[in-house]
Amino acid sequence: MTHGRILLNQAGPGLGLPSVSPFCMRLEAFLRLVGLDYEVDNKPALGKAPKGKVPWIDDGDTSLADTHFIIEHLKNTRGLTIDARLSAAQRATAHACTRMLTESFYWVLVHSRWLYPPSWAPFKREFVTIMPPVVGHLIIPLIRRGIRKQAHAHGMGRHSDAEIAALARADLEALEALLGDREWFFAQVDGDAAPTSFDATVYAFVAHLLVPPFDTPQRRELKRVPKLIEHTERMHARLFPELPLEVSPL
Ligand SMILES: N[C@@H](CCC(=O)N[C@@H](CS)C(=O)NCC(=O)O)C(=O)O
Repeated sequence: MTHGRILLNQAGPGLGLPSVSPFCMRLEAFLRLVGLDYEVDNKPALGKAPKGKVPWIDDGDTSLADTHFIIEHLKNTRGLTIDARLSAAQRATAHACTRMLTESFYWVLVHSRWLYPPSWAPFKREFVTIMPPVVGHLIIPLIRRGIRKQAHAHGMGRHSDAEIAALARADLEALEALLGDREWFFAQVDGDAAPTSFDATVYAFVAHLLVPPFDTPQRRELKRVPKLIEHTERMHARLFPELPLEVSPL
């Protein structure tokens, strides 16, 4: 196995964000936060994806999928110390909240764009621009049907709009409480105040609720968490200064 140039295979920009996928944004935010050089393919052939999903990376002669495994691989092979100062309890909290975002809150985002009826037309208009020309229009309804089935199998798709907003609210309030008055999650008042990989993860998922201009019940819940919004804006300004954030009123 050789390591070398990192190629990030991902879904490209859209919806006002560097990637239309929160998982891709999680990984790119991590790469930028730790300062690793990488190249990007915004239109990779999904047939080459090791697990049929984005993102995945090519690292030398190795292809690796899934943000959890990719981030662990990069930490181990590049000797990254970004999370080294976290205590065992902070690590456990970051781990649990990461799972909350990737395994549950993700489906709140899916619902916001693919399944909440008022979002569908504006989302489709945007999504078609990252699809192959002509066939994109034909494929999108099929993708939507597949996503509806996945959301049902996950369970999120069985909730009412109000229940989904209530789940989002609970997740957002938990993150706001964890952040407190600090600039970054787990920053010490008198010590090292740099963001850790958990900041990159929270940023990616919250930005995907905040920035796409869909007026959903779950997006309105963001009014309750102003400090989390400021954290998202801080992370964005630090990591993607070339793409100024445009946030429509909540
Ligand atoms: N557990 C994966 C999840 C990645 C994921 O769900 N990616 C979505 C885009 S946001 C995808 O590729 N979906 C295509 C599909 O499910 O067919 C990770 O952490 O990377």
